[in-house]
Amino acid sequence: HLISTDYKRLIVGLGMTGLSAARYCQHRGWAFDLCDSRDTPPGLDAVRAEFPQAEIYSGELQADILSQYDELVVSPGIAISHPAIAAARQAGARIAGDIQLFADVCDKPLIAITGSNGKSTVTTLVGELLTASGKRCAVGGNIGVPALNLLVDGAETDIYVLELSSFQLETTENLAASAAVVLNMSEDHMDRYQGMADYHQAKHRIFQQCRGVVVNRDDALSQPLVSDKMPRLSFGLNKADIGQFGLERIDGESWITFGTEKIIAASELKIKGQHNLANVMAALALIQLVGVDITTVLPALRAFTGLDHRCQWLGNKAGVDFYNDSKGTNVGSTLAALYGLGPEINGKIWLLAGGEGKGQDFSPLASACEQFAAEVLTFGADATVIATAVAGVCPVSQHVTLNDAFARACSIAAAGDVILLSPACASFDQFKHYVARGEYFSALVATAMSKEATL
Ligand code: UMA
Ligand code: ADP
Repeated sequence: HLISTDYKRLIVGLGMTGLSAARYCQHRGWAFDLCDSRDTPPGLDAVRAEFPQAEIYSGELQADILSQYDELVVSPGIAISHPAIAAARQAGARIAGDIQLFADVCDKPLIAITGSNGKSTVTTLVGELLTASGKRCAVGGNIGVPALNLLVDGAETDIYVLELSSFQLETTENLAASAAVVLNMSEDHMDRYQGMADYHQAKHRIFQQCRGVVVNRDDALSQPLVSDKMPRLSFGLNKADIGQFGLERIDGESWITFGTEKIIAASELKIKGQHNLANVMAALALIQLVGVDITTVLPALRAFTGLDHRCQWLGNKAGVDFYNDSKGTNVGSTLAALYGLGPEINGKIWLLAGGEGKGQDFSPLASACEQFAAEVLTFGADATVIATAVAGVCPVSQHVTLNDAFARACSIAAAGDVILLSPACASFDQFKHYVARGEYFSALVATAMSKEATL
């Protein structure tokens, strides 16, 4: 069907993904039309100019229009449960996403990474380790480079590495990854899913027709339902058995091991926290599954400094450390920050949390806040929901803006304490995205640290 000239394809969504799909189809000489559910999609005039042969529909998706197509290439920001998309499926249309189009033609090994947290860190690290091993690798997907761009840009590639979101996986049928992992599972995107079972099902589509799996022993929800004969490596924060990655204390030091073999000491890594040890093990397991000798990549592992906005240390003033964890957009990631930093410091954590909560249950934060928080300072759309979830276990204050919350934290934090932005929420109520929120926070910190400002 892919080469039939009367095959009708509609690309749904004019964001990054939709545009990458349109350029890819154009590159292959395939006809397509375009649509977007917004009345005035961003950059519409430029899209018209770039794809003059395509019909472009904008405004609420219409079942009668979508049902005329053989295939819908649906962007991740649009729920496939939308009635017009459901109607097109009913009428016989193939519902595919950009990742499915990628999988349709991918003829090189593919490492596929999903999970609730750690995807971007592990994806980036896998890319750097593969490069260090001498492979030409191309990295993309949810991390911000649409997967189809990797096929169009023409660079010679030995192996692909894709970060995949649950939304992208919903529209993927047979990824056939060489190595796939669900890093961990905790609540997220509950505004798009009926509950954890629904979200779990979407994530586990990453294992469809895969040829190797990496499993997190500490998270039952990461375990794939695949044959016992499938090549498999596991990781966990406990002692490894033969053929597993694990963590062991040897001569007073914490070591990542493979079976009984010492691989690297935690102290040699620049990225900190238990969750990052899990991320490192996952990355090592993924590359080992595709045949890389991990001993060749240890210098690159030692050099990896992690990504901005993920528990990123910004500086210290008057004994107070500042951390930007703006990418902490769900409860699981904020727990990782609290458990990662809490035991390491002399004082307590002033936790700035808030934004758009996506329907999450915030109660799992209570126990960690009780142990490690001096105060939880909430802000933004779900300030009250979070404050209610931790009330009674530690002091709480509510604020309208991040700025207000930060000012209060600075006025009372003492030497040895940490001021941590780890919102457990999306940023869209007050910021363009998590990067804008992280940059705003970093600027507040820079001001507080610079001049005569006293803490
Ligand atoms: N939109 C409409 N109508 C449309 C099309 C889009 O209202 O017809 C809205 C969506 O609801 C959304 C926004 O426009 O608010 C963007 O949607 P999109 O599907 O066009 O998104 P892209 O620009 O293509 O970016 C997507 C991913 N975004 C989402 O899944 C929402 C990007 O991940 C990803 O980097 C990019 O594809 C390349 O693969 C971002 C993200 O927030 C970083 N991902 C979520 C996460 O990580 O938690 C899943
Ligand atoms: P993702 O791409 O899945 O959002 P990132 O690597 O960007 O993952 O990290 C997002 C947030 O999750 C950050 O706050 C980071 O500190 C935290 N995090 C990273 N790895 C893990 C992990 N393995 N478990 C829990 N939280 C994590």
